[in-house]
Amino acid sequence: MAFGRSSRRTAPVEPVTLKILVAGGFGVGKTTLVGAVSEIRPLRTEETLSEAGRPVDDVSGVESKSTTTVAMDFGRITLREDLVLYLFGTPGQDRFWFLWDELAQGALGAVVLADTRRLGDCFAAVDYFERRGIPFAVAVNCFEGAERFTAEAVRGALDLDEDVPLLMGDARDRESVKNILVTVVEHALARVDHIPEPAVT
Ligand SMILES: Nc1nc2c(ncn2[C@@H]2O[C@H](COP(=O)(O)OP(=O)(O)O)[C@@H](O)[C@H]2O)c(=O)[nH]1
Ligand SMILES: [Mg+2]
Repeated sequence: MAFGRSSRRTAPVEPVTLKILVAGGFGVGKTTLVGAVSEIRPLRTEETLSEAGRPVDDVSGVESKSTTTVAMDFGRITLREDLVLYLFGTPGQDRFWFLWDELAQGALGAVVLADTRRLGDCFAAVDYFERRGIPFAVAVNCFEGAERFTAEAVRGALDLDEDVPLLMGDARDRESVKNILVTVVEHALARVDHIPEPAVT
């Protein structure tokens, strides 16, 4: 599909699309977060049960079941007319870690959701992004009834680098989630020091 120069000038702006991962422990609010902002219905994928998964996925009594639903959150949000984010929720179960490297490909950055009642559940995600040099922000999903900690206390408990943004939020609230996403995008873009210069003609 080739467009001439003149038609390109009048065409609407093609938005930049960025890929953001949403990680954190099981039940921390990843699906809720993606659902709160997504303009498209969250997707679910079917994974075929592998031999390796057999001892874990107890299929006794349902031997004919060869697939299991891995809830893979996928959503899209238009932050600005020219900026669209694709959100990919990482699987919370440890045994789906092998999917993370696939998911992380081409990701600009990540949100690590944390629950202060089970802060340890997000250590693995923090470690993962630190090790791979993927920019991330930590968002504490403030569940009712959870003891409130200061941002500094959470930062200390997670041993976060100073430059890692840490914010309090609510995965159910669209504006709160947008704020989290904008923070991640800004943080990640500020760290991109190898944006190719446009070719000089
Ligand atoms: N009170 C409260 N409940 C939440 C919040 N976020 C998620 N939940 C609930 O916590 C449960 C787990 O959330 P979910 O998004 O499925 O977690 P996931 O496993 O990380 O995808 C669901 O029942 C949500 O309705 C929140 O900010 N506050
Ligand atoms: Mg989920």
